[in-house]
Amino acid sequence: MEKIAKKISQLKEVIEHSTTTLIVLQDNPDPDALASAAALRKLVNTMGDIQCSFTSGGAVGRAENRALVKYLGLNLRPAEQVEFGSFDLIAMLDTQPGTGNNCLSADMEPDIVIDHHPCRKDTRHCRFTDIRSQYGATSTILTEYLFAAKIEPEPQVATALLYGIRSDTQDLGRDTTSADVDALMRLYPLANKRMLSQIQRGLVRREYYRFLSVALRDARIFGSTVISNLGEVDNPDMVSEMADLLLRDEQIEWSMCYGLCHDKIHLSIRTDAEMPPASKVIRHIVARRGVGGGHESYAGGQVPVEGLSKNQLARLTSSLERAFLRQVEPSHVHSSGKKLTAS
Ligand SMILES: [Mn+2]
Repeated sequence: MEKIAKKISQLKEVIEHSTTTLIVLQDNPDPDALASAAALRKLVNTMGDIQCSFTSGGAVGRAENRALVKYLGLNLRPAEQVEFGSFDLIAMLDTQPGTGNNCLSADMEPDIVIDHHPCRKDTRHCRFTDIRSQYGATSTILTEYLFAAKIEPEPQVATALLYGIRSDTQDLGRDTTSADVDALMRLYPLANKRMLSQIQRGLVRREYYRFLSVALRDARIFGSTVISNLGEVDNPDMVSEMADLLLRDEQIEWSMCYGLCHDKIHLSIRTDAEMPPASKVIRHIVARRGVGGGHESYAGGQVPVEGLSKNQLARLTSSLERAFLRQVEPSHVHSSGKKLTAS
């Protein structure tokens, strides 16, 4: 507890004399990022008279995430409408400078970085950092801050944090520590359970079923690995959602889905194998071609494809698939796979 009390007084010092803070989230933010943003707003609003704004590159796609944004009343502004230099402070949550998955330009340094991804070189220079890569969620860190500062989160924030932890750890089933379990148990009595269920069963857009059908039709099996190319998608959240879904096949240990959105290939990989870590696998796949990162059992990456011809694009995706198979299913590198849904 001592360490966290020190962190809180450090944070107080950093925000002293500031009146505006811009909270930068990863592109296409997930529930963990959204909940952390609402919790940080709560924390700094209690510490001082600070106006918080929120931004991220890319839209919020997944139904659950859109429901959460609405419930939290987060006014998430598109990065292109934000004057980054006009804020006293910049905070970054659930992502870090230089990862390539957020909209803060490389020449700007955030003042505050709180995250549970492995610490990056550029993060070390920032004024306030709290990186706990062993934690299952950034929401767990923010939950600890709130309770240590003796702030009881209102039902909206408690519900969001609870959902953030549950979704990043898949109900405490992946990449979890006892800190995540403790945070979840403290939040549970404060959360709105009816709202939680509504968020989880968020309404989907009609196109959802079309993308689902494409993902299933393209899914190919290589041993205990599945790969699916979703083609063009209207939001990258679809890619991670399908990667989650395909991993549920009882015979599958690794899944990779990818899709094209705004001149980038978005990749998601998932695993329930012990080794190698998904974050390492994604970095091998995108090496020198794009950016990627993540955790032990889930990771994501992006590869820019602007200006590529159709043939070049096909060659690139096939090379990405082979790079993946080389690491997790080497005996199938030269196979074209077996259709998942072939009858
Ligand atoms: Mn997270």
